[in-house]
Amino acid sequence: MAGATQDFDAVVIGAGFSGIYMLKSLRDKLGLKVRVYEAGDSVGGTWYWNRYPGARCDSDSYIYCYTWDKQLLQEWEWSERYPEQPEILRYLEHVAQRHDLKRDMVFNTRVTGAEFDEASNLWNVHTDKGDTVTARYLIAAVGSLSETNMPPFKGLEKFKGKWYHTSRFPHTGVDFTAKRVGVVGTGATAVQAIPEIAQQAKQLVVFQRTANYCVPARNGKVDPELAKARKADYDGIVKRIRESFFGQEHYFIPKSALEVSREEREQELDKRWDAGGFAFWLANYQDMFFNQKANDVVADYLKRKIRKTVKDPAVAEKLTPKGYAYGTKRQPLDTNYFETFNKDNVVLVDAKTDGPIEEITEKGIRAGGKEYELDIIVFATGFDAMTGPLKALHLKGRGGRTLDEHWVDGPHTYLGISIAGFPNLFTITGPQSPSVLSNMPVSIEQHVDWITDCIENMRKSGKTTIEPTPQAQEQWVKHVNEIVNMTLMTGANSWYMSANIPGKPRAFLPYLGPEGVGGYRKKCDEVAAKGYEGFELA
Ligand code: NA7
Repeated sequence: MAGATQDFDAVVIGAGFSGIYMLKSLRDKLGLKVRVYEAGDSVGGTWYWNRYPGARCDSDSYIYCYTWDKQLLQEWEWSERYPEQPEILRYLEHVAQRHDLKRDMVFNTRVTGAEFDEASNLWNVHTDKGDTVTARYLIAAVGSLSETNMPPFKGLEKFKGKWYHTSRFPHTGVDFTAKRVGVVGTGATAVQAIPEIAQQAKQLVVFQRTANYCVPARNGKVDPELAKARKADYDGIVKRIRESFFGQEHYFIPKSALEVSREEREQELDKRWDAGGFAFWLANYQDMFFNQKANDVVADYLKRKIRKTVKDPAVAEKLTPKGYAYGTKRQPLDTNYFETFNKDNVVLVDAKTDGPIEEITEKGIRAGGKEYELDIIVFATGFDAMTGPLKALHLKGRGGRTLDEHWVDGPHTYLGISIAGFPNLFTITGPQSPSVLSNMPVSIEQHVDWITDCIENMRKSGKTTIEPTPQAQEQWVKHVNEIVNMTLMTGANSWYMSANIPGKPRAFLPYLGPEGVGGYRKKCDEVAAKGYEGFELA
């Protein structure tokens, strides 16, 4: 259909960290006509939706921000070591204002479907407002953890109290004062929310399915001298995090946990425990993710901490993780999480020992044959991670085929940024890219820069479409799986393994490359340098 009208060069879906920068980059660097659609009423993405008590980023604030606005890196002062949800939202609002981005964003509008028109080589994009627009490029900036997992608990409709999911928390907040509150789940979100809710509620009942290894966050004010030194060294920091394994300034101990004396090991672990944050997870002994025995000694350290902190030995036992290797589920960072279970108003109901949740009743939750009466239930039950937000777009690629059809046994992507059969579609921090196993802004910026260069290159060389070949894609999928199969990650029922959602095909969702974020960046750059090796350009 030569000469078909094209409304936009690119449609970007989502106005979180990735959508904001994608718009900035395509519009202000390449001069493209771009439209961003966002379901929320403003920018923010994850930080717009997740407003539960205690919501905070687990990466240090000095690296949880954009690095493309060098002046802003110098100007912006984060108030604490880890940025709190309202502060990150303020930051993203500020960026959007500062770069005049909102004029190309349409809020309160959800993309409900999009199909690639093989005659015009354009995407037709539909919204819940009934609009359809066309664009050459479609960019999913939908986030990895944006599709809520609300398990279909029997009887929920009968509950007479109020209930909320943490990722759809009311903007006005929730007053828990004098209330009997139930929290379902003990993942990273619940670990942040539980101590906060316990301070307000009359009674808090925590429903745990799997106990979690937690490490103290040790949040607080950053020493002004350190903050100053970091600002002076931002070029160095940016280079280091881009070349690092996890997009953080954390490096493995280049030794086996088993080759050192117990004394040396305890000292190293103490250092990381005392420092707080992701160091314990991401800067531990290098064989911790590969060797069960090495993992066991590190896990044992954390189990001892739980037993020391939790006063009631029976409760401590329930809170002690079992049956999976440390670090193979997302590391929650806590502030008084285990201490909270020493409070008189907090009760732990453990699925394995007390019995699982059977149903929601008019008055509360029945678990293990006992009814717990509640005024409010908070579901901290997580997300249909990574593939969920993309499937929810109802995309149709070549031949009208959907992602559900392509991804019967889990995701198939090339580099986590593109999908065979879906020309000119780019997925920022998509499945099988480092994404959730990295400090997100680092991976987001890498993808946005790569996509921008790719589109610029296509325009210069007069190409209309780009899509990965099925062969290159299958090689990538094989590589992703080969690497993860060498680790202990596959043994856990984690959301990384798609195991949190019944019926979701068991597959590892992110990419854990042999050299992490730095190696992955090199690979993507090589692909581009070789004329987009593995892609077909027409
Ligand atoms: P997570 O980490 O997926 O945690 C969800 C929690 O909810 C976890 O404890 C689950 O137990 C529990 N859960 C899920 N479904 C059920 C059902 N059906 N019954 C009982 N309990 C259930 O989500 P979060 O929001 O905490 O964190 C997600 C990410 O956001 C986090 O990793 C950061 O990257 C930011 P399970 O462990 O699956 O047995």
